Amino acid sequence: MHRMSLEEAEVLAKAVLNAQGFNQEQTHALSQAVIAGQRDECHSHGLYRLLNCVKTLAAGKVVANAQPEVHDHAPGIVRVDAKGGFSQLAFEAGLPILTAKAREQGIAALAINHCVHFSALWVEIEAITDQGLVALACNPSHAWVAPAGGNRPLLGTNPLAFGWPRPNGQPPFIFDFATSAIARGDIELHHRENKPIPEGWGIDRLGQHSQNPADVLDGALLTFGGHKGSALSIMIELIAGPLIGDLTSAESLAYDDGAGASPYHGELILAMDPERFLGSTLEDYMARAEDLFSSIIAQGARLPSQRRYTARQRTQKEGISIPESLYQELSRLARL
Ligand code: NDP
Ligand code: PYC
Repeated sequence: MHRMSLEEAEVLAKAVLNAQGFNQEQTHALSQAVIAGQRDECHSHGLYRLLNCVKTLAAGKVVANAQPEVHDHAPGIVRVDAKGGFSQLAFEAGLPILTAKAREQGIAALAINHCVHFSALWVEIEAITDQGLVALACNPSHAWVAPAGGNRPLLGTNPLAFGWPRPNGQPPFIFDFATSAIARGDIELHHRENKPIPEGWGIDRLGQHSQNPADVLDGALLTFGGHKGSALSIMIELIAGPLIGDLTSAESLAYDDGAGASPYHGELILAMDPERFLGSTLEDYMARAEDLFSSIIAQGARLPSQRRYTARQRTQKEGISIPESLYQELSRLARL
């Protein structure tokens, strides 16, 4: 493993992105996302993702200097056209209007269109909960997942993320998961490290359960929770696809046309203002939410994101480590 500080990791990420041709703004937004992923030890969405950013650019499937366009679409809706760039800069551009609309009306939506997407959604959720708002985000990806009862890839790994702000400087309650049994990035990491995957993550081309990551990457992932994950995944295809005037996972994969680039589609993000919903009863009801969290922890369970927050505290002091082979690949791309 190769150890480095978070500052060194950021320098490396920016060097890769700059050397490959992303402009300053895109480089900044992209490096913040992958460094956050690495800092919180979400390895499938950390520095590893830079390889895919570079591949996507080389394939001509992302615009390296895209300038997002913000449209105040309706009282409760802001749209951002990412103009074929990665999603991060488009999110940054839409965030101030989204939060202002949510405060004014209690609830608002940000629809990002025409973006190339690879990030973990909790990064965006945290940007919203940091402002005292409740958040929900989801997006399609590429058609890599079989619907429950089916045996061919059709749905995306379609992440769903939710965030709830907490008082007294506590980190927010956030969950963020793929609606497939696991993110595809995790299966790719197993493949890179020649490790078998657990039973239940996917099937091969013939529809047989497989623990061989290569076979599942070539076949299909399964949804989590059978028909329930499948239904959530279909919902995400609909509300973050046709509803916002953008592509489904099947359409994104067709657009990819074998390039192996990051998915190209839209993203739907909702923000809700507890203060607008609750007025003078805000503190009382937020305290009840705290009671719920305490009761969960009292049973010995942990809240989602706790592992991330613990990793964050550690890596901020001790730095991060990535496989030496990944470090060498990134150094070559950075032309160090
Ligand atoms: P995981 O299955 O590893 O975990 C998902 C969530 O469950 C996290 O919030 C995690 O918290 C929580 N969790 C895990 N174990 C427990 C537990 N024992 N008790 C309570 N909570 C728990 O993630 P996935 O593989 O499904 O997804 C990983 C990432 O991939 C996500 O960030 C997602 O946004 C991203 N992704 C992005 C896609 C895209 O299109 N951009 C597509 C698919 C996935 P913790 O982190 O603290 O463990
Ligand atoms: O890991 O499934 C995944 C994924 C898709 C797009 C970004 N991450």
